[in-house]
Order: sequence, then structure tokens, then C-alpha cells
Amino acid sequence: MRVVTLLPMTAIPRKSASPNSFRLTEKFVLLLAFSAFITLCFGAIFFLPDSSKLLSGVLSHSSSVETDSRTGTDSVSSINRMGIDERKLFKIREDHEKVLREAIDRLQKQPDEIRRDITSEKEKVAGAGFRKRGTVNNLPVVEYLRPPGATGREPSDTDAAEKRAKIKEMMQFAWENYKRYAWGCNELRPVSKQGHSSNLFGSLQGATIVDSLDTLYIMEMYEEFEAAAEWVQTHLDFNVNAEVSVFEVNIRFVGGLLSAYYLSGKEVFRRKAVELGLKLLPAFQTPSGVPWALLNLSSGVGRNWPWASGGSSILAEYGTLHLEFVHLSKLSGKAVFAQKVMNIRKVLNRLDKPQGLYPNYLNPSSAQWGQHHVSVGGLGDSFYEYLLKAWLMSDKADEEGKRLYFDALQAIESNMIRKSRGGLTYIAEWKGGLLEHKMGHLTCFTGGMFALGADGAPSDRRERHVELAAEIARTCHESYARTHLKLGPEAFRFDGGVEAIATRQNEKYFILRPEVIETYMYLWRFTHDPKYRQWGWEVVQALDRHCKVEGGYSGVRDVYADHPSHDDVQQSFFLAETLKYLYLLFSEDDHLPLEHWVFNTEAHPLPVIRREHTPKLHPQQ
Ligand code: DMJ
Repeated sequence: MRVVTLLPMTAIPRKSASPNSFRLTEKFVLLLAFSAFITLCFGAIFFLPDSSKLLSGVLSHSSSVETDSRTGTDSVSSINRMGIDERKLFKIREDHEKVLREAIDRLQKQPDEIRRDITSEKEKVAGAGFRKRGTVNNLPVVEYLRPPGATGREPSDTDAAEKRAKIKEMMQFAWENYKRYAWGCNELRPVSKQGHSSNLFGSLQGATIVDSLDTLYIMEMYEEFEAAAEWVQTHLDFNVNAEVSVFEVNIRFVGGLLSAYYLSGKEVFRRKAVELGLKLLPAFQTPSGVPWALLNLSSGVGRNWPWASGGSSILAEYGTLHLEFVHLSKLSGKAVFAQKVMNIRKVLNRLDKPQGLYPNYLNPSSAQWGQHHVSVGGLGDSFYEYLLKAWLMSDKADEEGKRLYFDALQAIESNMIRKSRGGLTYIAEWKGGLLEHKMGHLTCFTGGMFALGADGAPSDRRERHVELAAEIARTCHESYARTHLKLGPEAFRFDGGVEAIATRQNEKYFILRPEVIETYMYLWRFTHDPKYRQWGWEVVQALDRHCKVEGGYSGVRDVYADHPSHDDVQQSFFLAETLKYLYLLFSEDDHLPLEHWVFNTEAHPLPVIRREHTPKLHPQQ
């Protein structure tokens, strides 16, 4: 807080000039002292805690006596009994005090905070109107131009074409079963053939439909796409009393709707995406502006996961909003979305990073790190992915995103990347300076990320990033190859004499995750080394053999077991990501070409925003 210091009178330098000029100064000082005294006296009348009584005593003695002589007086009745003059004075005093209190509060805040308060007040007003209506009617007119490569063609290689057709059949099977047994629910239970809902979406419905829209379109399943679009139009409802994960709703619902819009040009998707984006804004009402993990869509009340260190928000959650929110600003004309995610960067920029690393936990109230745990897998992963993709999606204009990405990677390389005795490169978990030699399935997406970013790396590190991408792909492939079912465990270790193997029972499951295939897809695109298609095909076969059940595809509990035990969940990301990346692995490179599209972390393609098309948004919009 800034304090204004007043010079004491004695500090006024005395002039030892002529007696005349001395007298003049003296007169001036006396005048000043006198006026200060008068001001103080008056001020005291207005601001002393008991000033109402003092005032009434001075100005209307009789009424004061009357008031005091009654029993049980409260402030309302005493105001009612005041004369007109008193009431006016009372009102003036109240207003003064209010303004003074607000001014003091304001002075105690940083300029950034003041700005945030103003924006949040504006949003409350705008949001209240929106919450009443529940729909967005005033979207600006946007000319829809289909980005290049939205649709594909038959692969020229017949083997690839056949394999791709097989993957499309898998999608048809997964989709048909969802439609038959769980239409409108979030996910399908393929063994018990019924709907499934995790706590990520509360009572929000239709995760599989929204998550699958773009896969249906990409695979040219247009009838199914139309049915899904119809459901979105008539049933997708955000006016529900649901506590949801902001991150999951953003990557699956907002991301899914945005992609569906960019691929098809259907206005309903743009409108729904913006509606949902507005619903998510109250999550940012924290002292730092770093959003809560959980938000009640109806009340706008947010909170963090109860298990998170010291009430913290999670790096991979608040750090994985950027791509979608930038597109929301573009499509709605409202700067607020982009401002929210840019503010997260500002908060992070102000913080010291241990060894240059980003801890997984950040308290949104104090804007301080929680536990110093660092991971490029669960809790951290897509934060790094979004730094890189923010730069790529901005047509390489977002230099800050690029710098943050390569700086973060430098710290990860120095502190967390290791090579096993058997020559497998892995990324360990960092806990307060100590390494846990474990790599999660989630961490396997980094092969693709290293490959995607290599071209922009500082010239002396480019080769290393290309190498790291291939080495991580190999390690993750080993984690699959060393299991009985040829599917990868949730986490694998490099200690106690094992390499790329899960040693704990609770790390042996496979829930149809996409990260390893995602990495194969990127490496295929950049190298055309046939082993990546071959490795992808191994996964297709294992999925068909061990995960396919009568009512869809299911995860398995233990990839080392002789026979699969099914977990009875067909995750929505299986349709959104796993099958989409497999399909693209066997497609031509000009289908969703990487120079025109970036995939959000749920594999929803978003077009690069060309510099010349970057909207100039007014900060108050
Ligand atoms: C997906 O929802 C996203 O890829 C997310 O970033 C992490 N995990 C799942 C799939 O494994």
C-alpha cells in the first residue's frame, strides 16, 4: 500500500532573508495552520464514530434529548424521527463514510486487482442477463470459411486404406452401441449396456455425443453427425444445477462444439460453445483470477478439488483453457475470454519457479505454489502442450507462449528426463528435488509434443527434440509390448529392477487412453517411418481382441493378466481421441494438415488463426 507522507511544519526550511519576507512566510504558515485546524474540526464532526449524536446535539438539541429518552430505539426509528436537516446531514455523513471506506479498500489493492474488480462487476451485470435468458442472441455475424483440409480423401496406399476402413468400423460399433444403450447419457457401460456418468460433468448430459461430433464428421459418418447435431440443438442444456469440472467441460464440450463448428459451419455449434463459455466465466472469480477446478453452472459458485494440496488449482486444468478461450473470443467478439486466460499467464510470470519448473499446485487465493510436485503426466501434462499450441494456433504470433514452452522444456530436460540402463528414455516425476522413476501413460503424449515443437526450437536444441520424440515413442511402445494384452498400463516404472513395467496393482489398468497413439500419429506425419503405422496397428488388434465386448469397447483392469477383466466403461475420449488419431495415422497428411490445424488436448481440431484475421477486440467487450 502506498502511504502519502505530510511534511511536518518544522520541516519547512526557514528563510533568513529580509524581515519583510519572513513575516509574509510566517503569515502564510499561520493561515495554513488555521485552515487545517478548521478542516479538522469539521472533519471530526463528520467522521468521528459517534458523530451523529454530536451533530444532533449541536444542531437540534431538543430532538436529541427526545431520542435519547426513549427506550429500545434502533437506528431506523431514530432516522425516522430526525428532522429534515438532520436527515440530510445523516445522509451526507453516511455517503462520506461509504466513499471513504471504498477509497481505502481501493488504495490497498494493486492496479491489476482494481482492473479485475471492474471487469468482474461488468461481467456480473452481463452474466445476470445471460443467466436469465440462458441463450446467446447477440452474436456478431461471422463469415464462415471452411479451413483447408477439413475433409479427407481415400488413402492412395491400399493397405492404409483397408486399415483405415477397419478403424471406421470400430467407430461405427462404438457409436451404434452408445446410441442403442446410452443415448443422451455421458458415456456407455458396454458390458452392462446402460448409461454411465462420472462426477466430472454433474448432471450435464451428452459428453459422448459432443466429444464425438468431429470424429463422425472426419470419418464421413454424416448421417450420424446430423443426428448428433440435432441432439445438440434440442437437448444440450447448460442451465442445469450441475457442479462440473471446468477443465473437462472445456476440453470435451467447448472443444467439441468449436471443432464441430469449424468443420461443418453449423451456427448451432458456435452459439452453444459461446453459451457454455459464458457459463464457465464465474470460475475465474478468485482473488488471483486463476480459476477454480469445479464450478456449479447454475449458481456460479466455484471451489477446488478437496484432495488438492492446500486448496490449490491444478496446473493441467487452469493451464488447459487457452486454445478454446481464444477461439471463443474470436467467435463471440467478446474479449473477456482471451483476457481470462492471458491473466493466468501473468500470474505465472510473476512467480518464481523452482529450478525453472512449474509445480502442479497453485493456490488461487494467494497466487502461491502449493506442494512442489512437478509432472509432465497427470496434473501437469496439457499445460505444456497448450503453451506450444497457443504459439502455433496464433500463426506463430504468440511469442510469449513459445518462449514459455521452450523455457519449461529446458527445465524438464535438465531435471526430469532420464535414460534407463536398458537405454529407454523416460520422463520421471519431480517431488521437491527428488525423482520418482515412474512415467504415466498420460506422459506418453510428449513424444508427439516434442515432434510438433521441434521445428521452432532454438537451433542448437532442434535435433535433440526430434530425438527425444522418437525415444519417448519407443519407450511408450515398450510399455505396451511388455504386457500380456499388448495394451499399456496407466503408469510404468524404472526402478526395483524393472523397466517400462507397472509394479503396483493400481497402475496396471488401461482405460482406452489415446496418448501413445497420438504420439504415433505425429511421428508418422513428421517422419513417415512405417514402424509408427505398424505400432498403431498392433493397438487396433489388441483393442479388438481384448476391449471389444458385445455392447461396445471397454477398458481393462490389468494389462498383465492372461484374460481381460473389463471395467465396463467406454470413455468418451475413446471416440474423440483414440479412434480419431488411429484414423488419421492411416490417412493422407492433407487431411487436417498440421500447418492449418491444432488439436486441443481432447483431439478436437481448431484452425490456426491467421495474423491478418486476428480480431481486434475492444477490452470492454
Ligand atoms: C483426455 O481427456 C485428454 O487427453 C486429457 O488431456 C488427458 N486425458 C484424457 C485421455 O487420456
